[in-house]
Amino acid sequence: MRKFLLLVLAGAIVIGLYTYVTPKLFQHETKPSLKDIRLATSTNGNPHPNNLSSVEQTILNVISNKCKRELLLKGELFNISKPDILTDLPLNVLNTHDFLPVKKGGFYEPENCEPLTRTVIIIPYRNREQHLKIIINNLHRILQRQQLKYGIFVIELSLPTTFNIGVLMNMGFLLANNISEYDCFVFHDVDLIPLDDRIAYHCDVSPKHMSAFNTKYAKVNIAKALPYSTYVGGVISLRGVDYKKLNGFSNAYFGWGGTDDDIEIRAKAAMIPFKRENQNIGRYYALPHQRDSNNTENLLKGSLFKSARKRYLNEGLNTVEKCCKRLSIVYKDLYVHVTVSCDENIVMNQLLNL
Ligand code: UDH
Ligand code: MN
Repeated sequence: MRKFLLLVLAGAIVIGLYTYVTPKLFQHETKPSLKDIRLATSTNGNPHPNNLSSVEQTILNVISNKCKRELLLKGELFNISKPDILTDLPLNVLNTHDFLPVKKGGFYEPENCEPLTRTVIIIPYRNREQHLKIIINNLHRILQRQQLKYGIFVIELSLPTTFNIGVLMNMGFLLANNISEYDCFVFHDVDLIPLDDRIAYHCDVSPKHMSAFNTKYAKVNIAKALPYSTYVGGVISLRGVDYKKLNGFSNAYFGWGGTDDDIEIRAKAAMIPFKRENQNIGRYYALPHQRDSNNTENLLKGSLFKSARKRYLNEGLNTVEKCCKRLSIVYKDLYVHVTVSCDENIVMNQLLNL
C-alpha cells in the first residue's frame, strides 16, 4: 500500500513538473527549437518525423509567437487529419464535440492568442447540401487546429442563371471585405475535403494552388493527381492585394469549365504566377458527384480563354456589380450564406463592348 502511495506521489510530481516546465520552455522563445517542437508534439502519441517540412515552417512563421506556442503545445498541426466524410453532419449546431464553438455566421478566433492574419474561405454554391455539410464541418476543424482567425462565406447563385463560379467569387470577395478586414482569401470548391492538417490556410506572397493532389484525378494518374500542369482548379489562396491586381476572376464563364484556366492566365499577366502546394501535403478528397443541371459544359470557354490576357483589366472584380446584385445575406450557425442574382445578358453585352 505504501509503495502504491509513493508511486502515486512520484507520478503527481512528474506531471506537475511537466505542466509547469513545458510552458516555460516557450515563454521567451521567438522560434522554438526542433527539440522543443518534438517534445510538444510527442505528447499526442504521434511523434513527428525527423525535421520540419518547409510547409510546417511556413505555418509557424506566419502566426504570432503566442499562437505558435499554443499550437505546438497541442501538437495538432503535425497530424494527418481524419476528415469525416461519412457521417451525416449537422449544419445547424453551434457547439459540436469536433470543434470549438463559433460565433453566429461561423466566425472564429482563438481565445488565447492573437493571429497575425485573417483568412476567409469563399465557397461557390448551388444545390449541394450534402457536400456543404461535410466541407463546413471539416473546415472548422482544420482552421481551428491552425489557430486561425477566420470566416466562411457560401455564395449561391440564384436560378435560373447558368452557374458561374467567377461572379460568385468576385461577389464573395467584395462582401467579405465589407463585413470584416481579411488579408487572406481561399476560394474553395464545396466538394474538396482537406486530408492533411499541414495544408496552410494562410496566404503566401504568391497566389497558391492548394489542391495539389486531388483524389478525383489521382484515380486516373496517381503520380500527377492533376489533369494538366497549369491546372489551378479546386482550392486556391491569395492575398487580397493580389486578388485586386488580377482584377479577380473573369465574369464571362457561364457553365462548366474555363474559369480556373482564366485566372491562371491573369496571374501570369499580372506577374504574380501561381505556385503549387507540395503534393504530399496539399491533398484533398474529392466527394463524388455527377455534372449538375444548370451547369452544362461552357462551349465558349476555348475562345474566351484565348482573350483572357487582353480582357483581364477590363472585366472581373471591377465590373461584377454591374451584372450581379446581392439578394440576401443570412448568418447561419456555421457560415454566412449569401445569395446573389446575375444577369448573363449584361455580362455578354459588356464583353462585346470591350
Ligand atoms: N458548384 C455548385 N453547384 C453547381 C455547380 C457547381 O455548388 O451546380 C460549385 C461547387 O463548389 C463545386 C464547384 O462549383 O465544387 C466546381 O464545380 P464542379 O464540382 O461541377 O466541377 P468539377 O470539375 O466537376 O468537379 C466536373 C463535372 C464532373 C462530371 C462527372 C461525371 N461523372
Ligand atoms: Mn466537383
